[in-house]
Amino acid sequence: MVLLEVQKIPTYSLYLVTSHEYSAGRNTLEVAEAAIGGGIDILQLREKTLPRPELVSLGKKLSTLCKKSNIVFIANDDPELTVEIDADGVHFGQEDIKKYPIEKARALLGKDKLIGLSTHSLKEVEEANSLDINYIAFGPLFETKTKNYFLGTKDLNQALARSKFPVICIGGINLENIGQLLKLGATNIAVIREITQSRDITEKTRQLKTKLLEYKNASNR
Ligand code: TZP
Ligand code: MG
Repeated sequence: MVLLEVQKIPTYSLYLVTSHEYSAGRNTLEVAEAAIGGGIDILQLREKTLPRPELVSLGKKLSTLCKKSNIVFIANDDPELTVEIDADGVHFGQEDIKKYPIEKARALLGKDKLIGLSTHSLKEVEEANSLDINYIAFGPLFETKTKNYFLGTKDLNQALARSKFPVICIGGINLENIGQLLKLGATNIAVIREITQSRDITEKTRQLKTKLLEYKNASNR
């Protein structure tokens, strides 16, 4: 019997969260294709304003693309959508899990799908340790358009030390400040605008990935 290996979060992964609003007029499918060409490891479909039928249609296309490219594919917010488009997992915010408990999502998705959770403080990082999830995001670390506050980097080291799950750093990360996070021990980086707004998406993705790989090679992980 062949057991399928569950897609886990690869170390030193580059994680792209989509946003049509910040894609300089390009559609999310073409942004995703270009970013996959540049070496992203994980793609999250996060299109808050798309009507559901369009979200399902786009999600199915991205799902097929990610499978073909061996990219982990995550749907934002919605476990039912995750099943419908056959994504590898779902990403929740703190508010989402009040409405849709993790246990309910796990029961629907099964043990092989990934569940990610946004955290914004060390308290939330520690609370996440008791949940049936697979990774956390921690941020926003720097100033960002989609949130009206940011944490700075002072707690990052502790977040990395205290989380039993892989930590994805997020929020205002760009080619200039990614090195600061990697020096502090970050091993996974998520971005929206640094990739989606760049003129040459594939090249910018490659440059971000190169930074991650420099640290990966130095750490032998
Ligand atoms: N969660 C925390 S910060 C953020 C999300 C979805 C947005 C990150 O976007 P950007 O453009 O990389 O700052
Ligand atoms: Mg959410």
